[in-house]
Amino acid sequence: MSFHEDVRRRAILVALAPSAAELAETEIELSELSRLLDTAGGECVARMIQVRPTPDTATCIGSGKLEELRDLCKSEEAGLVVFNNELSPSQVRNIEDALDGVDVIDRTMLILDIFALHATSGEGKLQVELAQLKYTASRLIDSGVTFSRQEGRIGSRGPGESKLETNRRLVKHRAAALEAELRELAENRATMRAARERSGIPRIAIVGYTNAGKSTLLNSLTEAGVLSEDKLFATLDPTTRRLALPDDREVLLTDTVGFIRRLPHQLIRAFHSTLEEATHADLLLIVCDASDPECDSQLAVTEQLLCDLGAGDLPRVIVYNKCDLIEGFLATCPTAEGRVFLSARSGDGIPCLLEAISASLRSREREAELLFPYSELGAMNLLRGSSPILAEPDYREDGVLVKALLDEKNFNKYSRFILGQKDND
Ligand SMILES: Nc1nc2c(ncn2[C@@H]2O[C@H](COP(=O)(O)OP(=O)(O)OP(=O)(O)O)[C@@H](O)[C@H]2O)c(=O)[nH]1
Ligand SMILES: [Mg+2]
Repeated sequence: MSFHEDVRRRAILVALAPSAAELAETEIELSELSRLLDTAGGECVARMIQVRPTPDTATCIGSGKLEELRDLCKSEEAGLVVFNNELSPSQVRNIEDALDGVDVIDRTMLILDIFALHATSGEGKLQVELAQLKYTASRLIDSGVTFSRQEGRIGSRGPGESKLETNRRLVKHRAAALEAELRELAENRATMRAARERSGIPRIAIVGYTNAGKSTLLNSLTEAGVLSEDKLFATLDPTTRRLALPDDREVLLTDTVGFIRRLPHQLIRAFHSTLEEATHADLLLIVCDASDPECDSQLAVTEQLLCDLGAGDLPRVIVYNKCDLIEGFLATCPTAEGRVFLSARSGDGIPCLLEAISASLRSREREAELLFPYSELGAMNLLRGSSPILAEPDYREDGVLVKALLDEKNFNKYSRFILGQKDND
């Protein structure tokens, strides 16, 4: 059954709130879970929250609640229950036993399902399979269930592949083979990245919470034609495009996989080389959905994940997107430092973003005069493609004199041609 199939699985969402004070927060998490379910092709028909300081070791929710859940599944004709909390294999088994015939999954499994549905590239598929093996497969083997998930519909796990798939030793071998293949792809990625770095062109990564509008922004800036959808995790593979800024310089823009709170760490590990694209940038565009009441907390999650990936200190511009949905939004250039308000969909505010990018790059550049001997015109052309040139080149007897703004990378790269420099304030 495919993701676009008309019949949507009727599902009930269940969450624990550690205390009554945390009910509102839990409601928000359930709304996000409901969007995840929708993206995976399911339909939320009911929600259930139990206030409980700690999960029941056997069944997560208490026995009374479990009975209530069984009745609710019957009356709502639900075939799937999704828990917001992470479940152990034995909890899955116990709850399934109590609910007779209803599939039970947790939030991590649901996210893994979405990644499986959305993976298109070879690398994406390998990454998803590895993450699934690391989470779902090992858990289900522990609970003695046979399953097939990569192609299956959400929450179903059978009849599936041959029994061999359930063999722990084979799973281990498969994981090792996937890891080896992924290592090779990661090396290719590193080689490509090194080539981009040698070109001296500034690299900009578009990062942010899932569904914030990263791909739409890349498209609106470069006509990249990247799929943008009102679905979570529409993008799994990084796409890089060139963009010419108004000051005539070129930059490389990369669209990346979105973040979410509690991103399963199996996925972070499996997608490390993809996520790493962000950490090698000269500038981050952190995109958020300004029209979402959860905008601030989504930004905080993004910041935390960037820190975890080692990209916490990179220069950034924060892009408050979807401003067309905010009443009274004016497409002026607000001067709030490092923040731009825009609509990637309508294009309002895009010129401000281009200016902010230029300004951020310029703030880390120094003005320098360089003299290229006539035997080194190749190097001069390379520089002209990657740094802003401040005056027409002067063709002198001893070579071509160029006045340019150099960032640290190009400053080191072209140091042997530099005649004089001036600090840029
Ligand atoms: N109203 C409005 N909608 C927008 C804007 N930008 C993006 N969207 C919509 O938001 C949804 C998500 O956009 P994407 O560009 O796919 O978001 P993304 O950040 O790439 O999402 P993932 O790849 O899933 O992480 C789509 O339905 C877009 O049409 C905007 O400026 N205004
Ligand atoms: Mg995207």
